[in-house]
Amino acid sequence: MTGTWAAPGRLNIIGEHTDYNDGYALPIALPHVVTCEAAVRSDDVVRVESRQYPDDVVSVRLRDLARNPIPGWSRYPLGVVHQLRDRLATGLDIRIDSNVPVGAGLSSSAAVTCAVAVAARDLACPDLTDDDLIRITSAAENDYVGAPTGTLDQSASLLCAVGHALFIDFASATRSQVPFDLEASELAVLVVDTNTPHTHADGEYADRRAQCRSAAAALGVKSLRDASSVEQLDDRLLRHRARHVVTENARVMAVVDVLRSGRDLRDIGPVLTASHASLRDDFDVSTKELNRAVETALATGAYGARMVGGGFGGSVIALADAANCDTIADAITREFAVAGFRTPRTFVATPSSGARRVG
Ligand code: GAF
Repeated sequence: MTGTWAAPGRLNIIGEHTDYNDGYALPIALPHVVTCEAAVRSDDVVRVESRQYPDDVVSVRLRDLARNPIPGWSRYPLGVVHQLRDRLATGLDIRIDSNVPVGAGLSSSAAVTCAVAVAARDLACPDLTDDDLIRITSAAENDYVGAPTGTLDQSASLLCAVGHALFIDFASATRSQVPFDLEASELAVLVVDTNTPHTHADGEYADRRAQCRSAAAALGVKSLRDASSVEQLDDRLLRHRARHVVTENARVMAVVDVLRSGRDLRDIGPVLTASHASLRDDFDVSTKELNRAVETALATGAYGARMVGGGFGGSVIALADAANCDTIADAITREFAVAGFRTPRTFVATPSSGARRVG
């Protein structure tokens, strides 16, 4: 048995650092994907290779998959197999290829784990549900790779649909597809990958999670999802962190309302920009490159712009007239050159399909 599966990177339209606070988010899938060619073997060996890391092919017996894997790209696919090791009767051959930008805040790693997970489900574990796959892929990243992420990226990569954004309520683990037809309004979402590395991202991310937990405890709520006001928090830092989460959840609902009610999509622009200000000022996860890209996009006619993903580097999105995207991209590239920043990479994103079998 053999086949090919694909899972996309994700672009979060709004709802940042809300997933681990039982909040809301609204991602789309990118057209960029990780593909996973997979085949069932007759022995108990798992062999993983990647076109991006041709010198790093790993073969390991299922029963020898250690809890503490060797570092390297193979932790991602092997982390998924590790989660499934008791369900697999035989080993697998796994060949990965990817055109999802790496280190750009666009979930290249979740695209790997999700591509492997859907392949393993279809080949060997057909009873796995979507919720199982989200649990398995995020456990692979949390327990095996050691990245303390929430479930936004995996949910988006697995469940997004063409032409739609995915509204996720993390408290109830419910999701619904919301039509997101940019073309009909002659609009586009421009992505600007600032091409800056996520310095200290893991430690800072874990710190933010801990601060959110402390803020919830001080407010006497189970999670920040349940907080309505944060002004009674004496600790200034915790008050700012909590305020980001509470206001960000409200912003997700405001954007969903625009999309569902069929109002002018331009109305979501100021909400995106407010999200950026909150991530910059209250959550403190932005960078000078991200801020400059947002400011330049707005000064060049974007209706709204914000950083996306965990922060400390990565990408910005700008909602703009489709006809204006090249002008905005050029202005940001020029501005980065003048500032001595790295050359950004830009592209227009269309709401694409979640994980699926492609061959
Ligand atoms: C990263 C994490 F992996 C997600 O779980 C999420 O918290 C995001 O940062 C911020 O919204 O992508």
